[in-house]
Amino acid sequence: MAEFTINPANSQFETTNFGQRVNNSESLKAGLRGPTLMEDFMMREKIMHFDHERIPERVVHARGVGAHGYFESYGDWSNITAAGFLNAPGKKTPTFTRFSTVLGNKGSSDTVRDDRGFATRFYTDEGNFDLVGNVIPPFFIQDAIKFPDLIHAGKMEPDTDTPQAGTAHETAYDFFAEFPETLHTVMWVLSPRGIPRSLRQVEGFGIHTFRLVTADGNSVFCKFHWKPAQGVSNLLWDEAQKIAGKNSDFHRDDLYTAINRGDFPSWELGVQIIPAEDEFKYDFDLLDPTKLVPEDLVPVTKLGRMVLNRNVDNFFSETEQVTMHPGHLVNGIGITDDPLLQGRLFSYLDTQINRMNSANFMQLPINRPLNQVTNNQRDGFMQSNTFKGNVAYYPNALNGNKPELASHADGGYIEYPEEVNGQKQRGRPPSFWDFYSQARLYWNSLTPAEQQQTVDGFRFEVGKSKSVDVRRRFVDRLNQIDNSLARRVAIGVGVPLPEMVVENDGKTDSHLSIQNYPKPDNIRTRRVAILTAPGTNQQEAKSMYDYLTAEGAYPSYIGVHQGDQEGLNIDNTYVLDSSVLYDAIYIPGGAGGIDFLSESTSLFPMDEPKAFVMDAYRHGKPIAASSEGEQFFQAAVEGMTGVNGTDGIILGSENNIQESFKQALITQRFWSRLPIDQNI
Ligand code: HDD
Repeated sequence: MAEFTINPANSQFETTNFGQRVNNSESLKAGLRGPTLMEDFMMREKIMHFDHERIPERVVHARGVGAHGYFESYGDWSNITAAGFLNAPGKKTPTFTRFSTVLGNKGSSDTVRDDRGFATRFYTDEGNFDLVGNVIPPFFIQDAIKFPDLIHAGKMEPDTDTPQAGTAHETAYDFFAEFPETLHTVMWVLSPRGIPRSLRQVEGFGIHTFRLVTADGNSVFCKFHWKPAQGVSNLLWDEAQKIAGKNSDFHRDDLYTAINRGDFPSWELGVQIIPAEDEFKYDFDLLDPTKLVPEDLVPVTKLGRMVLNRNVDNFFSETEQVTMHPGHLVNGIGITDDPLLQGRLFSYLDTQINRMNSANFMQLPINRPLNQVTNNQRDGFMQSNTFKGNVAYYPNALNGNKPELASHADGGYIEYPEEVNGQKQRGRPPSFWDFYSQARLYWNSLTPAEQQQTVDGFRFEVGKSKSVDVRRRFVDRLNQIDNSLARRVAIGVGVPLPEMVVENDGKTDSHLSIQNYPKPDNIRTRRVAILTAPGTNQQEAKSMYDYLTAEGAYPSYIGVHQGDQEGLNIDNTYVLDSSVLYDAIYIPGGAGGIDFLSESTSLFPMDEPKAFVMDAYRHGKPIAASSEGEQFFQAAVEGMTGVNGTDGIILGSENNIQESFKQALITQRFWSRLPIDQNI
């Protein structure tokens, strides 16, 4: 993007858009107190441009955050694909990735409960390949023609334009109850997967079954996966809701900060490879996007690694104007007859022409491929190329038939010669009609604590429906998945407890739980609040701060006021910050501090330091306390009910807690502390 980049700091004088240097702080008037003159070209141009600054936000996935990076292939994968970016070990390809929530408007909060987009553009030598996926492996619907219905039901209700983001409202659950193919994905969104702790700690999925095609035309089916080196982690709903108020940019800040501090997040790109002869081997249809291929059945082969190492310079130019499209394919990667994918191929170009207001949006720096674009497409709004000569057609003798048509040998796109035969009809094959098995597989694969989070999620979301009928119909659908799940939700949302109608087959997959997901071996980027006050033992506070910093974590002193507090430089206070914004807390000793914190003061809301500890405790976060800090911890949590035990609570003297605190930070959350109401 270099040649289009402007650094205002290096530009001495302000000019109009046609280059005239100007002084445009005041408008041109007839007399200093007189009317403004129409002839003031500076004012007209400046205000006109401002009036046109906005473009339509994306109709879905409006809120996002993007970052540049690179992809590095682990090997030569030409045995399965002709894709050039995968054909040599160590081969690097620039990328741009945009994460997004789905339903909320551009100004909504990051931590809403929702699926999330994980869209990556690979700027390969052979053109752009966009992998436009989500953080949840199945999708809600089987056929693209239902997408407008899904989104109308899930987004704000049209009469009131509420709620702003998320599915916790009547129309969503009315639709889900009426259209049960949605249930598998709804289960995922309502589980901890729907409220990630960080966009660096999510998996990504291409969802559809794609094709990989070799240079000599052999093909296998594949599912794309992104596996995060940072592990997978989620928020609790109570945290997510509070964060939405405390810092609605929580996920964006987290990504920007990690990249700015050099803690570059990375993901391995993997594929589940399914040989052509296995197309009909499974008890689900590979063309049905509401199903995943369990990794216990088909393991993921890691092809390479993506590192996000550069934040955008300008949100609008890059993140807002990037036009991802599942139809941006490169040689060696092909599509299948998945009816959701087929419809997507139409939608993206169409919506982008609407958003960008011109057919030439692929000429923008963030969109154009690295290789030369040569074709006979011409003109249109905002054409920025100057084409020489009089020929814009093919075949042509005048230009010697340039640009030429590329054969496979010239790197031309290889269409897989799939046989197609059938009667024209609307409908879906019988192999698409099972809506419950994989929802059950997912439910069964969650740990008891994750199941509880999911039940709590349903109680909240379904409970937001004013219509008892919607609540009852939805619980009846859950009952098709698992009776205990349905009963636990039913009791919360005030509808009759359903009798069992299907036996749970007990099938599981070992790759679906977050709690059991492999953890990184370090605590880089973990945010730790060190609670201080006048009288805090400085030496203990500093020692932990230095230890955590050396381990790559992000500690912060929380103090009573900003600035110098008895030698500690305080950035964050009990007014500015809350426990929900941190992964863990540490309470150093110091008698004065404890006395002070137990008194009320107008410098922070009543009992805020105690609330810090109570929230961290009931949210299952690691808590360390030393010396008198231990007494403060005990005083804060005394009398709390429902929270179980002391897992992840590290008490002791200054030095012997540091290593245990590190181990607790690696675990990240102690689910055993959270209550479970299994037997209903
Ligand atoms: Fe979509 C944007 C992901 C089905 C229509 N979609 C969009 C984005 C992501 C996805 C990540 C944002 C891209 C970015 O960051 O710029 N969409 C998916 C996935 C789907 C899916 C993983 C199912 C597997 N989408 C889907 C269907 C349709 C659309 C079935 C329409 C029939 N999606 C769109 C869109 C958007 C879009 C309206 C809005 C803005 C845009 O395309 O550029 O065309």
